[in-house]
Order: sequence, then structure tokens, then C-alpha cells
Amino acid sequence: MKIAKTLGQFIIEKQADFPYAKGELSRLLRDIGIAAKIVNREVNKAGLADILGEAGTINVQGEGQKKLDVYANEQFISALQHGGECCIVASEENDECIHIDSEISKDAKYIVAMDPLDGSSNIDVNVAVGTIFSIYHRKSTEGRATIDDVLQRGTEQVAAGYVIYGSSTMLVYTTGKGVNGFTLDPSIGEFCLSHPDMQIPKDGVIYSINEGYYTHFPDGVKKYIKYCQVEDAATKRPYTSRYIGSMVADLHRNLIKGGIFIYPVTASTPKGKLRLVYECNPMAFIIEQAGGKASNGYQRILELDVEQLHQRSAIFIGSENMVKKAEEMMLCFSPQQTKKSFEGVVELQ
Ligand code: AHM
Ligand code: MG
Repeated sequence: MKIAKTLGQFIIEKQADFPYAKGELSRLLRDIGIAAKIVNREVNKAGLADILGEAGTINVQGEGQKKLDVYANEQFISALQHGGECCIVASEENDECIHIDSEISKDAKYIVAMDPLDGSSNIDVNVAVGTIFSIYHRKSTEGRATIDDVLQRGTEQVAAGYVIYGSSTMLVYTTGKGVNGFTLDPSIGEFCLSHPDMQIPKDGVIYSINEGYYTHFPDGVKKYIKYCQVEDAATKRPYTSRYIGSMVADLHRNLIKGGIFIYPVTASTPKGKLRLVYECNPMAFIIEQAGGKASNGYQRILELDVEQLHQRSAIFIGSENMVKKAEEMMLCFSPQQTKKSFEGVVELQ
């Protein structure tokens, strides 16, 4: 039987891609991989352990937290604290950044932003959930790292990835040199390289959007949905609608099969729902590295100004030609009123 390459072996092999690096990024990725395995263990037995249900706390977005959100948050933070390569962590579950001030982290030069358990409303019904992470270099050179070190544009990311806890568990990441996917082999407890050099098809036949909010969508989005539904053999329309409600799972499927995922501004979420720092930017980096495109309908996600930790953005992400088509519809039917509003989110006319 062929022996698969493990995540650890792959990371060491790829260290040569960064001649200036001394192994810190490799160690940081390893720490994230370890935390992912621990969270995976708990997610898998969620139905057995007394871990389902509300934790009784409310996060900064005002949403009820599930116990597993809290657990995943603690595991990732603790792995980063013990690893010594990260000086500050920004998490969806914490109002403020978490400084890591331990002795081993005093020279740490990386910043990690993460959504420890994305799509957590799906846990109770055994639907795939995920972890999203994004890694930046610390910019400041002295004293404690600050929020300004975290508020960097998506183009500054040095690595990003996600873990999908699905029918199998996978870790997919990029360091800006393509995208590679690893599947957890539970028998040996290792992530093994299963999807080398992932490429998203330029065209796809899947569109993923919560159509329940249709009447609240901008006209450009409504027109794009109608475009997806029209019969046209040349472009393989009508397209298929698939929406899990777990961004990691929806995007993972579209990355492999081709497709577009849209979470636009809506009447009730006028700045979009998904968060720029730890959801949109890392996913945009991964999808671009796989040959796809990510936009807020008008501008490249990775170039949006980041003003706030929990800033939201609209997102149109996936196969390049599908995103281009959706952008055309936005420009034509929902043109930008102003170039950019405060949070990098466009105002609609
Ligand atoms: P969460 O980070 O609180 O889990 O919210 C993010 C999730 C995404 O995974 C998913 O795409 C979206 O929210 C679904 O939202 P909706 O139920 O409004 O369609
Ligand atoms: Mg989330």
C-alpha cells in the first residue's frame, strides 16, 4: 500500500519555498493542525457527549454561542499560546484581540485571525461545519502587537486555510503558492495529502445563496439568480442551486466542482453578514490561489480596507467566470452609489 504524505511532512518540504523563513510559519501551521484534530474529535462525538445546545453566553455579534463554538475557540487559542509563534489572535468569538504574552511568544512574528467554528447552527443536525484561519506578519516592530497589526488588508495574508468537519475531515490551506488539501486518516490520526494543487473550474453549474431572502436582495443579485435559472444549453443553464448554510462546506464543494457562493447585502444585513477579517479574506485568498475570484460585487475582497475587527462584507466568490457575470449584473442593476462606505461595503442605490 502507498504511504500518503502527512501534513507535517508536506509543511517541512514546503519550507524551502520561503528561504527567509526560519520555520516559524511551519510550526504555526502545525499548531493549527493539532488544534483541528482535537476539535474534530469533539465535533464527531457531538451527539454523544453532553456538548450540544447553548452555552448560555452571547458573543460580540449578539448571537447565542453553542458549547462547541466555545470549545473550538479555546482549543485554537490554547494551541497558539503553547506554540509560541503567534503574538495576537483575533477570533469571531471574542470582542477584543487576545494578546499572547507568554515568555515563549515574546518574539512571535505572526498574527492569527480565525472563525473557530463556522456554521455552528448546523451542529445539532449533523451537517458539516468548519474552522477558518488567516495568518499575517506582525507589522509593528516594538512593544506589544496592537489592533493595527490585525487590521491589514487581505492581500497581506501570508497563509490562510480552513478545516471542514464533514463526512471526512479535511484541512485545506495556502501560503500563496497554490492550494493543497489534506484528509484526516482517523486510523493514524494524521492529515494526509489527498488533494494536491487544487484548482477551481473557471465555469461551474452550482449557485449557492440563501434564496429565502430573495425579496431583500439588491436588484443585481435578483437578476443574477434569474440568469442562473434561465434555460441555455450553451452555458449549461439552468444551474443547480445548493445551499448548506455552512460557508466552509458550500465553498469546499464549489472549489472542487465549480460554482459561485453569494452572501450579498440584504435589507436586514445592509453591510453583509459574513466577516471580512476571519471569513471573507481567508476564503478569498484560498479561492484566488485556486484560480477563482472573490468580490464584494464591485471590488476585489482582498483589497478592501479593514477598519474594524468584526467588520462585515458582501461576498461573491467562486469560479472566475461566474463571479464576473454576477459583478456585471451588480454594476448594471445595482450600481455603486458611492465608491466605498465606511466599512468597505458598498452602498446600493
Ligand atoms: P456563523 O459564523 O455565525 O456560523 O455564521 C456564518 C454562517 C456561514 O457559514 C453561512 O454561509 C451563513 O452564516 C449562513 O447564513 P444564513 O443562515 O443567513 O443563510
Ligand atoms: Mg462564521
